[in-house]
Amino acid sequence: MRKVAVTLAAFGIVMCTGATAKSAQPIATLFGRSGKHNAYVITLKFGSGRKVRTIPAGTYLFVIHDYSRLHNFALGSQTENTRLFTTGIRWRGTKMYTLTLPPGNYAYACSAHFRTMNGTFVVTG
Ligand SMILES: [Cu+2]
Repeated sequence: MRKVAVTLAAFGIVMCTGATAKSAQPIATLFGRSGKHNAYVITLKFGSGRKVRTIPAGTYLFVIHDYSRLHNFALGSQTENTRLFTTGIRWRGTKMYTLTLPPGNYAYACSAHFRTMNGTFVVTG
């Protein structure tokens, strides 16, 4: 009985944070950038510079550079209609997030200018 409760509690924490992954090693590091030189530009790329379009399901380290006090970087799952993380629009700096992504469609955007500053990628099963 006690073991079940502990398991459920752990599951609850996982569901709330959206990240499972204390034990999982990231498959890759993905670099998000928003608003460099205050430009209305947002990107999500591999270390090689290639744009992220399709990735396999798994755990990823997101290194997010929010360069501007005009812009932010938010990531969400379109499939689950959830926001996974966001930086503050008036905040500027670098943050890292480790997320385990199930298959689905994902979108990133600047919340203040999401019509023009946005991108999508697909996580495959
Ligand atoms: Cu913006």
